[in-house]
Amino acid sequence: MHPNDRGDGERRVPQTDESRLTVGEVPSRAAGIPGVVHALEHTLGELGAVRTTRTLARLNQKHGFDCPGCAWPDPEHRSAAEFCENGAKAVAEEATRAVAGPEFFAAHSVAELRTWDDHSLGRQGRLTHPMLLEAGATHYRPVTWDEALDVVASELLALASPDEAIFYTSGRTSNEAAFAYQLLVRGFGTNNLPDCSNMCHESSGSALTETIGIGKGSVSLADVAGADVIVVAGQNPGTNHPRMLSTLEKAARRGARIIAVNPLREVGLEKFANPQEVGSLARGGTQLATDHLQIRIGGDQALFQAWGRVLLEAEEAAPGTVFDHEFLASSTRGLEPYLEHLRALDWAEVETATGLTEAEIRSTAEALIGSRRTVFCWAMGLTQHPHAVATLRDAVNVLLLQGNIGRPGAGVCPVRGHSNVQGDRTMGIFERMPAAFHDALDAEFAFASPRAHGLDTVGAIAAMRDGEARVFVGLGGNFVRATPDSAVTEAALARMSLTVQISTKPNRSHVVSGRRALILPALGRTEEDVQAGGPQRVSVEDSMSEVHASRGRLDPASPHLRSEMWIVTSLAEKVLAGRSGTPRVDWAGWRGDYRRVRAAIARVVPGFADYEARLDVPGGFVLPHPPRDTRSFATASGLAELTVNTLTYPRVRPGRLLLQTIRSHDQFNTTIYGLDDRYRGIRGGRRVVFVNAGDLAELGLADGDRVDLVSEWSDAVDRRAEDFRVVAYDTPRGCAAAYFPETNVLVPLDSVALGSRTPTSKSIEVRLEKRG
Ligand SMILES: Nc1nc2c(c(=O)[nH]1)N[C@H]1C(S)=C(S)[C@@H](COP(=O)(O)OP(=O)(O)OC[C@H]3O[C@@H](n4cnc5c(=O)[nH]c(N)nc54)[C@H](O)[C@@H]3O)O[C@H]1N2
Ligand SMILES: Nc1nc2c(c(=O)[nH]1)N[C@H]1C(S)=C(S)[C@@H](COP(=O)(O)OP(=O)(O)OC[C@H]3O[C@@H](n4cnc5c(=O)[nH]c(N)nc54)[C@H](O)[C@@H]3O)O[C@H]1N2
Ligand SMILES: [Mo]
Repeated sequence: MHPNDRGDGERRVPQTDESRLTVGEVPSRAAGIPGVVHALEHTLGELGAVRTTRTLARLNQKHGFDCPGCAWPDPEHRSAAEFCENGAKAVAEEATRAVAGPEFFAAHSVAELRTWDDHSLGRQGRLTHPMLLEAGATHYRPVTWDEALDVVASELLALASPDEAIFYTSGRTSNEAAFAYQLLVRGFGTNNLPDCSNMCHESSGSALTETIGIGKGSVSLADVAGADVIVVAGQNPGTNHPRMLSTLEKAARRGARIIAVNPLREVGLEKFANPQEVGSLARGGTQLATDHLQIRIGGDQALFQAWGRVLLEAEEAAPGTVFDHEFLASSTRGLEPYLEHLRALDWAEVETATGLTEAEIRSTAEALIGSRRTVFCWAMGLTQHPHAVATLRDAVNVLLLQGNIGRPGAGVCPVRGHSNVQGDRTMGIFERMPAAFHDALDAEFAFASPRAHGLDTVGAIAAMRDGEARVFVGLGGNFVRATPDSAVTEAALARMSLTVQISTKPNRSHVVSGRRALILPALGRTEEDVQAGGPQRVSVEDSMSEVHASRGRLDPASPHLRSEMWIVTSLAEKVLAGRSGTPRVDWAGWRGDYRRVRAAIARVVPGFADYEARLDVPGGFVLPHPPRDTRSFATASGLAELTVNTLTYPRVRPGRLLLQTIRSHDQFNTTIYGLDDRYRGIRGGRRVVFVNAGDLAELGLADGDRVDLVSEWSDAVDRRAEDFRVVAYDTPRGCAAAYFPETNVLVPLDSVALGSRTPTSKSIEVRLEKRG
């Protein structure tokens, strides 16, 4: 049976039938046997038994491939099944036998596919051929690689300025392809390199670079497992980083206090039954979070300032017992003004901002005071707010007071999303790389890279909207769907003369396109990559700066697929050939043997000396991190910066709610695996909005009502997400939640975080309009 068939010979419906949506109990614990059974069911369905065993056996193993799921690192001692339910889904999604080849695109016009939802598009299977949508054509048609690359090159070379091109990257791209890509882009003459990170951890990068001199986390897995206190704020690891639960479990068993800071009671943070451990289930699982601070959306900055204040009071009551004076004196700056700011803190305001009581805040602060080893972990719940950067600077302040950085069991842990998003940034995927990177690039490749900053994601959308850009290239990802203000973004893309998507699966960015559009189908991580020089491996960097090799073993989904390295280097040859002032590179040599690009990376990027040899070491190697390694800080002052940040929190008008947009348990960003969110009791649909029962009563609404979500923003544009089912849910008053990408239409393009320009996907003021 064709994997796309449902058994009755019908292809899956292109629009999900939400009438079968049910709302049930929230389970009491995460993972466990149900998780693994669920995972195997999912992969078996997509791959068949033999392919399932062959694939999962290689996942995260020393000679296997890196999980295309999240960026949580692999433990040193790996079990035979070093993957989680959602990692298995990510693999199945890629290794599926279903295909969306030329027949699929011949059977469905682009106009028709535009009416399909994300789930239906992705379910069609792997892309198989390069496909071209000609100007005015109704359908994509297959083309040769040569023809496809000629189209890209001719459109790029026809631009009035290289800055009229946008080169987006999503975070699955390998280090090798990312490095080659940024060199192609800079060789072409622009720094227009927006990436998914702009929508993700950019706020973390901004806050950490300013305060500790490097935009990456400072901890290892051992640090997290060995901490006394672990704060997990704005993160749902049970769904998005399930392997993190094993690390938290280790810490919990040692008696660590785990403080969850989250408007929702995320099941994965409460209780965990380790699927890799016999007996764990029988014992009913391990209690993870010891404390749950059910904070109001956007209240975290107030919480962190209040924690700082309690630390200060305790230090003043017993001088020399709380602060790390030696560290503060030798390695930091700005202590006094920060303490002055804390002294003026208004507890009433803190309680309003957080929705927590002073007693709750004091009790958790006591845990910090008693700890010599504290780790702060966070993800999108802290980064996607207007005041995200200030919030994270205040998190760093609290850690610095007690010297909790560059010490075993302590540090900052921004938990990254895409499996190589951190590596892509290390490789130069950034619209404003530091001068030192450009200097090294110019020296290695004998050219002058452009220095003017390029466009980030939001800037790129605005440029396209305003007619200032004409060609869009996406190396992975689903730009149209992942970005804010869907209506604006779709209209912006439609103005392009060419949009190019380097992809593995069909998605909305293929059908909301420019005048001409290309789909360039790429090999995924699970697949064998054979070039002129033989089978190739690539490398990736996880959330803890560990770089390791990844080698796919499966037969490619189609003989016409090309690796991202192949595509990028071939395009570079066509675009840069014969132009003067371009980088001196043997692109064909790089394409044939990836060791050659790694040799160049080793000369350009600090920390990669001996790259090839160190990739041979099982588990790879760890990149330098000055605060972690030597407690040194590459800020302007050479010291870690304590900062004073005006207390900010969302103020929502009466009758409105603050909406956060989140992931269900059955999706990877814009890829929808299935329609259930088991951990929140939702089955068979996605158009739900979670609201506090008290708010519902006040708004004259009831559980089960159907509503439109309407965004309230100063520009008076009607931003509306239609027909959601109201679910009464345990979330603080005034706060609501719904899934993205369905709600991206509500996020105004201009609503971005101060200092990082990250769209405020967790802070959207909405009203609920009851449907007639
Ligand atoms: N299976 C799976 N894994 C993934 C992904 C996926 O889609 N599916 N995506 C990957 C990517 S790219 C990323 S970036 C990560 C995302 O990982 P997460 O950040 O865990 O993902 P979200 O679903 O956005 O969850 C945000 C969490 O923050 C909480 N939150 C929202 N607002 C606030 C707030 O104001 N304060 C606090 N304290 N908490 C708040 C929400 O209730 C929720 O628990 O996961 C990665 N891993
Ligand atoms: N409202 C709201 N919006 C958000 C967020 C939110 O929390 N709320 N989160 C934001 C975050 S954190 C992120 S990271 C972005 C994600 O933004 P993106 O990274 O752009 O989106 P993805 O959905 O991860 O991209 C999925 C597509 O990538 C392609 N793909 C998958 N694997 C590969 C591969 O190996 N190679 C290639 N070439 N292509 C591949 C497939 O064709 C698939 O359709 O979304 C952001 N948008
Ligand atoms: Mo992300």
